Amino acid sequence: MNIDIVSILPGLVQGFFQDSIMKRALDAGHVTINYHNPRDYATDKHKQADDYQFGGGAGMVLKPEPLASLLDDLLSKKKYDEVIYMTPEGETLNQKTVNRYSGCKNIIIICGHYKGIDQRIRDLYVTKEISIGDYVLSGGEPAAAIFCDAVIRLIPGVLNNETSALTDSFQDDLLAPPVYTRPADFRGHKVPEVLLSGNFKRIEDWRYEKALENTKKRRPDLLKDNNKNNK
Ligand code: 6GU
Repeated sequence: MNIDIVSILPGLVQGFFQDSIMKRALDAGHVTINYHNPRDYATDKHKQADDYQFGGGAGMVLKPEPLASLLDDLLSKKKYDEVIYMTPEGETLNQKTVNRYSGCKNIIIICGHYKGIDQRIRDLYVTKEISIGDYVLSGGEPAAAIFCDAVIRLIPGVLNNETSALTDSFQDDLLAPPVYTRPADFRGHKVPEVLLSGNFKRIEDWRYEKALENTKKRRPDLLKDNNKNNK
């Protein structure tokens, strides 16, 4: 997969990919990420990428011309599956949509900062608007990093053991069951006996029951339209 990130503050996204699974995914070539700064496409001598909003109001807005030149440049070189704009007004991300995006070949992700981007760029270029939840961040960069992490870890080969993505929370509209490691007895609190039994069928059944119990208790909304788990 190739991801082109459009941001005036690329450092806010880059740091996210310098460790652990994301770093390995990049090093192994499962994904390439390129950063593009609208400031580099500004033609005035101050390289101004943002401006005051018409009609008044606090906060700067990313100007349309540098963004449009940048996007024209990218779109002329490759065919993109989606041009995504990160915004709290977008569709809220969930595991289902993340699964879908993990099959994309080329995507552009536009991060707004301050008050966002000029509406005409949204009208003319953006094909999907994505939010990561009902709260407001100072910019789209951390949201873009989170979106990329969720998508990249699902690309085949990124996780060592692919079953570990299949048993994630939400993958079956269920939260994950509890997990334990050594010691088997921690200050008198024992690991459930079934996990030490070596009986994989019993372990699977126990995990499913715990996942269902967890979900019923904490997120009953996830079970509402899922017949599979309604028992
Ligand atoms: Cl995608 N951007 C910003 N600025 N705030 C958000 C968000 C995105 N998703 C939730 N809050």
